[in-house]
Amino acid sequence: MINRRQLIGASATLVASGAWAQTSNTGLPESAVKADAATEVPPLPHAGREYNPVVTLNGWSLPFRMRGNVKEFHLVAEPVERQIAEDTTAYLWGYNGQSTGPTIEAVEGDRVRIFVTNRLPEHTSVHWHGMILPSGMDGVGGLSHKAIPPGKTYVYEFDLVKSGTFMYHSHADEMVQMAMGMMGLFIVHPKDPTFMPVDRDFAFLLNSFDIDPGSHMPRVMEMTDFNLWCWNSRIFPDIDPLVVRQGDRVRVRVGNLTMTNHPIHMHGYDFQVTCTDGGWVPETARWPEVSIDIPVGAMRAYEFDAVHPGDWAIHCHKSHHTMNAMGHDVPTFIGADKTALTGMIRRHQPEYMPMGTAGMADMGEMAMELPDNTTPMMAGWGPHGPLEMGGMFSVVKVRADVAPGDYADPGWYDNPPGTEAYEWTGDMPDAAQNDSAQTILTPQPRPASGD
Ligand SMILES: [Cu+2]
Repeated sequence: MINRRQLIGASATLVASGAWAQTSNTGLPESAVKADAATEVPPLPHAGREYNPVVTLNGWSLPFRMRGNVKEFHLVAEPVERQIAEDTTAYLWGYNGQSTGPTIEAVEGDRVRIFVTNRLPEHTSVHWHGMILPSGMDGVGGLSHKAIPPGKTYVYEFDLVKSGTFMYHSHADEMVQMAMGMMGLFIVHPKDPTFMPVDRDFAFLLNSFDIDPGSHMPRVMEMTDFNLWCWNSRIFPDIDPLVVRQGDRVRVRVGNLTMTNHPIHMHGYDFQVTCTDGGWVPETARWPEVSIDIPVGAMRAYEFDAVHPGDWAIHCHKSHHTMNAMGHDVPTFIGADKTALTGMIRRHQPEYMPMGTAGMADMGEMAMELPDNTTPMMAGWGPHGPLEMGGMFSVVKVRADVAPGDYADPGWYDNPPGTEAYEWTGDMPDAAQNDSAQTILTPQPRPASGD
């Protein structure tokens, strides 16, 4: 049913976009549209105050225009087709051709005017999460203002009174519209460009869908048992890497619009939370971490100096969230001898493969037959074999030879000689007998205690 309504919505979109083009002299800004899920590094701002744009993983930043002193944006709420992975397309609701929607970027002190056109088959509204603004601009349908009917354009206008890491999302028929993907990032850069500067500033939203293998439409009534754990409506192995030049100061901004918490863990570094959706964290209030729990409906930004070259995993630490679509009611067969049973089944179904008697790693290597439009549960190949990951997983690639502003995938890291785990053959190689290895093995004397 909903499919049919979506198709009607999509064909209405084509008509409407032609109409907008002819009426652009009425003052409505062009509504930029993006057709694919590639990471688009935004250009430096062409007008208004200076800022260093964020890089939205598998996303983009919404263009703006200046009208007097006001920064104008045009969001279009509409049905979209999103490539969640190369082999998985979802029929979602989003903004300007994509879910998640484009990142809105502006500067503290800016006045923004955001036109929101509704091309959905039902009413909608947009809430500006974390913003300090007039009550009537807060975007709660029915509370702040009348929800935007299908076919209508509403205008939100307010001053950005503080910088920080924010998001926007639907706040009308919210359960359905959030489950369908109606969300995006809203970054407000500091007015003072010397405040907390970084060289690379990454941003993504944690979101989740329940889409049956072989189908395209999320089940909007699901509360807990989601099967696609996404960053910006994208899953591993098709989430882009975070490419970093060695020595850069790096910020990673993460917002959670799923219905559970996600401990985001980054390998190879310790770091500090410097910003939440409430504002910047004072230096005296920060502490070191290697995993940050991102609560539901919250944002965290953390920073580090990228001094350690390598390929460093970054992922949610809930192990089911680094898997793609899978059943959870599968019994455990580890240690079970299924030889006799396999023989019996193969008499009727010769291609039957017994699975899971030694673990599930074979899932990452075997080419199992999957329904169309389905990404394997465990996927991705690294330089040394299968990664056996999915969902909320990517790689931070820190390299000395990356140019400033270059985010192209540099390929896999070559571990320098003597720095890669190796097979024990009974002889210690010379490298492991050197002084530094001995120092690590020698227990340090306890400091004398005072009592
Ligand atoms: Cu998670």
